[in-house]
This record gives sequence, structure tokens and C-alpha cells, in this order.
Amino acid sequence: MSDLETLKDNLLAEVTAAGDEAAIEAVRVNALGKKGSISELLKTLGTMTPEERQTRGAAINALKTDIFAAITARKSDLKDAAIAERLARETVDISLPVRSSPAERGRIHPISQIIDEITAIFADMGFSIAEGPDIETDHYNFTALNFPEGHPAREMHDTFFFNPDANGERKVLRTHTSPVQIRTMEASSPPIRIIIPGKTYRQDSDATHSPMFHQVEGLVVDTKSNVANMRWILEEFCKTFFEVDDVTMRFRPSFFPFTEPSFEVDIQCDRSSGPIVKFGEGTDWMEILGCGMVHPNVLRAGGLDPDVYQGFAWGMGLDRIAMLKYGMPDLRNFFDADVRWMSHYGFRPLDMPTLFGGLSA
Ligand code: 2U9
Repeated sequence: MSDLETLKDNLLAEVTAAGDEAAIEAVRVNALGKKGSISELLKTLGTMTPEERQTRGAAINALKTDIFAAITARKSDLKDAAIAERLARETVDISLPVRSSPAERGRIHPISQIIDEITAIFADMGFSIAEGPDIETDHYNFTALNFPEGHPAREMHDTFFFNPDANGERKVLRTHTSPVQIRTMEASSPPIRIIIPGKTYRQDSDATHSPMFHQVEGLVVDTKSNVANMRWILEEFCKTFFEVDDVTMRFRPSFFPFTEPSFEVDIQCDRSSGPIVKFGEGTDWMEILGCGMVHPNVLRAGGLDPDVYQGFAWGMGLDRIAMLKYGMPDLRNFFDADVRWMSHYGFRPLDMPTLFGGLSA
């Protein structure tokens, strides 16, 4: 047997033995690659006499053609076999139930839901949302809001103070969202209609108080804003928020440094049937917010002339309102990040509160 016939038999045996696509590729490289056995033989063609080239040269080329055809055929068979094997392995049981999507399993925190509900109501009345920093200067948190230096009301807020910076300035965790109203007055001009939902901080912790809590405040500034406008807005808000046709509200005189006159507002309700309070009926009263006409000093601090503009503002703690509306007994659960609590009290992410769809439907 000639050397070419021996080589051909060996290579065909290797082709037959190749069990997968990687193995047949290795056979191809060994035979037909740059330094492959057949390629090396082809290189000798240049050194042959014309007679040799006619016999041995033709035999080498025939060998190359046969081996190339054998490799190509085996490659195709192995590829088909790999696909067939994968199809057999990767079966799908179409009778299995569909796995629920994260959008279906996840829940919206009741506080986020309450904020979405309140912003939907005020957006419908033409209000926009304003935001500001949680870490505030003493100026925006107190001085601009008519809390004079050394005034006892500063102490009433149980403020978290930062250590003084290089200039001796002591920043605070904002004790209310009111600094955002000052920043908005400075940055824009009336008419202003904003609501400010956000986190606020005071040193207080029990079943109904958390050191981080949530507020929504509102501010309207125009040339003729008055207490009657404020009362209408707050009544409309309460009717929509508590999802009742009518509410009876009581405005009691109060004191806040940033408003004059100031009021605390109670809403008539029925507390006789457990933790879920019924609104729009009953003979009990529940305090739900504070409000008042913006103090002239506060308008001035915001860069507005109190002889031209007047405004009204209100503030409401969100955590207690959420507890009341949805019957949650302990505020501390809000911040435990307990999945079981969330799956019970949380809201479905696609059930966005809208006025036309029903707020908490
Ligand atoms: C500016 C001017 C006036 C916001 C107001 C209240 C009354 C109020 C409390 C309710 C419960 C805070 O969460 S709570 O403890 N807030 O009673 N807030 S008037 O008045 C402003 C705000 C900003 C420039």
C-alpha cells in the first residue's frame, strides 16, 4: 500500500471516529490546516518534475478532495445529531402553570400608595409636585419659616442636628417639608400651586411615632388667595381621599410660626367599629391636618412682597392617615421591610390610583 493510501485510510478512520463537532474540526485542522498532513504534501508539488506532478501530484489532490468531502459530510451529520440531541433534551412541559411575573408578585408600600393617591387628587386641581433635600440648613428649616433664633418652637421639633461644618454651620435633617416651599418661592413667581410629599425627621419613636416619617404639605400663593379658597380645597381633598360624598370639617384656631391665622382641622367620623375609622358619618372628630395663611415674614423670606401676594398652606402627617385609611395597628411595621406584611398590606403595582378609576379600588 502506498504512503498516500495509508494516510487516506488513517484520516478516514479519524473522520469516522470523531464523535462531535469539536473533534471533526480537530481532524480537519490536522489534515487540511496550514501545517496539516495533506497541506504539507501539497507543498512538495513545487519541487516535483512535470512527470511526477502528473501522477503523484494528481494523487495528492485527489486525496485532498476525498478527505475534504468526508470531513464535510461527517460535520453535517454531527451537526444534525447535536440539534436532535438538544431537541430531545430541552423539552418544555406546556401543561405547567405560567410563572407569575415580578410585576405581579411585587407590592407597592402603603406610604407610596397614599402619596400616589394624594398627588392624583391635587394634580387634578392643577397642583404640581415640588421636592427638596432631606438635609437642610438652619435657615430653610427654621429661620425663613419665622422661627426666630432661640424660639422654643425650634426645641419642639426634636431636631436631628449634624456636627458643625468648617464654617460652624450646623445642618439638620429637615423636621418638615416646609423648606421646599421657601425654595420654590425663591425660584419661581406666583401663581404658585404645589404639593410636597416627602420624608421628615424628628427624635421620636413609639407605636404611633417613627424618627423618620412622611408629610405632605401644600402651598398656594396668588394675589387674592384666601381662607375660603383654602377651605374649599381641603374639603374637596378630604371627600376624594376618604372616598365619601360629603364631609363635615371643623377648623379650630391654632398656632404655627409660619402661618397666621393658623388652624387645626378635624373631620367628622365614626370610630365605634374598631381600627378602621368611617368618614362622612358618625359623631366623633379626628384631627387630620394643620393649615393657615402664610405669615408675611415667610412670604418675605421667599422673596415675595406680602403687600402684593398672599398665600395659604397646609400640612399633614401621612403615616397616621395611612394607618387610619387601611386599618394598620402599628406604625413600626411600615419600616420593618417584612415581606409577609407587604404582601398583606401592599398594593398591586399596576393598580395606579386615579380619580376616574377609583383611588384605592
Ligand atoms: C410655608 C408656609 C407655610 C405648612 C403647614 C401645618 C400647618 C401643620 C403638621 C401636620 C402634622 C406637620 O406632620 S405634622 O406633624 N403641619 O400643621 N403645616 S401649615 O405651612 C407652611 C409651609 C411652608 C412656606
